[in-house]
Amino acid sequence: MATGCRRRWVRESSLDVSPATDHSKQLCAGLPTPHGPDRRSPPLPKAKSVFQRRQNRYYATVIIRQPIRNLLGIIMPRMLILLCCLSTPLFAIQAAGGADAGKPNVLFLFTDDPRADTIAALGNKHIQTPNLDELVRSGFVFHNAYCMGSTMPAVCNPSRHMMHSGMSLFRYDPKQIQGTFGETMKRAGYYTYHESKRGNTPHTYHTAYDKSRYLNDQAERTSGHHGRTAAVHAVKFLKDYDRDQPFFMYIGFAGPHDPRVAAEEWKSLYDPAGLPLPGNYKPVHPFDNGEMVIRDEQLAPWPRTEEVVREHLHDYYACISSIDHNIGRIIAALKETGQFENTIIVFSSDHGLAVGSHGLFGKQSLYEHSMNSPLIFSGPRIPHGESDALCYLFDIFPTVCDLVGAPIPEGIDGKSLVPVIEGKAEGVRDTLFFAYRDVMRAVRQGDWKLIRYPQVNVTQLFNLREDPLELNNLSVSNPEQADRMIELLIKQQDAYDDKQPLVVENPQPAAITVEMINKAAEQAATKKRKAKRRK
Ligand SMILES: [Ca+2]
Repeated sequence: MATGCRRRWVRESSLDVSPATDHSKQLCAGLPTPHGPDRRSPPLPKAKSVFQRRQNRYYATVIIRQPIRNLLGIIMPRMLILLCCLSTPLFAIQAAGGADAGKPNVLFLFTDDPRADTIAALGNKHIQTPNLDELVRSGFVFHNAYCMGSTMPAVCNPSRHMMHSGMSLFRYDPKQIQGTFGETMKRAGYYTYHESKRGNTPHTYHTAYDKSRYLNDQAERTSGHHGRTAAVHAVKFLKDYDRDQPFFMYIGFAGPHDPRVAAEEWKSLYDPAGLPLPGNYKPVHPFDNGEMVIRDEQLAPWPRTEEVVREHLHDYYACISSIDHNIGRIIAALKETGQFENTIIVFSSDHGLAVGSHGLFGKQSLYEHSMNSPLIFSGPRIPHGESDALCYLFDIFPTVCDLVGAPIPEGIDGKSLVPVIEGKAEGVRDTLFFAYRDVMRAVRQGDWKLIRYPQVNVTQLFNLREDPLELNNLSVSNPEQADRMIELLIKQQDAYDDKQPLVVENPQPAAITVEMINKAAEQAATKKRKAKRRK
């Protein structure tokens, strides 16, 4: 599609999102937000960086260390024979320790659907996550880590494709399995372990793992104990591990994705009546965003009542506490087996969730609550800290490679965040681009974020520093900024091979009522029933 066509957006028909009511402002007070009030997006990083460090590593490895290694290659076998004879018990203990002293183990914990604001230590005083809190206190937190979006309603799927390939939304190729996360770690000398949810998961990316297993998603989510199965298996693996090579464990939990069934043990941690609603709670989304009745949105009736939202938050938080507990069991096993000090722990999620924000329940939107994920790195040589650097979840793969000295595959879109972690750069990119099917596009730079809905000819412009909850649409009152952001969005579409026009020939009416949504939901349900009968 020609760029000129995409430029023909119609500002004057932009819908204004209703301002916050006094009631919602009141509810907003004291609630955590994914962005602190003073956070600004960083400037572009300095050119110094991964390449220079790789070059330094090359000289250190090839020019200096190699002759020493050659010499040691002659002496060491003789020394080892002597040491074995003199000190067999000590040698045995060191071998069982597992890891090459030069490379840390990696434990990558990836959850299904948690918002960025579902960790207590990051400011949510209403949720209980003691083990994730400990990671926050010891590790390095990225507050602005995002899923780029999705080409289908199952956002989990493209998110995981991007994460495993290091490629962006319109560039990942499911048939191309060379140089994936697991394969790259295996080539770098790691014993690779995978267990993750089965549904919406790119199975081809897991074939490279030495040990690979899938969870029964439905059984896991209805067991009452989200995260338990993966934790039981991981603990056993860690206790039995006796290989003389470092390990890379990728654990993709099946929760807190719905159905969110939590045992009383987890539900009793919370009083639903005491849970505040999201600061951007609305009974109904103010216009048709093109995905109003997808399965996630049918989890609760319209209009969304305060009581229903609190019930869902209760289940959501209870399931997250269960996962947190099971993450604690895995970390305890690392400590018990003496591997904790030499293990990098990475925690993140595939995207966020609305759970009542903006009148929505799912992840099928480009608002902050649905695209922003938690992201923590903790472990050897990682300082305690935090950053507002703009990043994508597909940066995790090259970042882990960089942290352990594994080669980063050439040509991937992901960028190592190590310069940020080491305090050598404030960021690795100054703009973020988001997309959802053919119904939403968004761009973020600095304090500004613009969301465009081409099918209904609606534009939203938010100043995230002043309005982190995305309540006040400024697209009409600040046309200069909206024009600038549209231009930026077009450039980002070109940079990421997105052909979606920002204007369509005959846009649908944007206005929507509860009656219209209910009718559309009934039609969607009928269509689904008929499709099921045909199968
Ligand atoms: Ca998900």
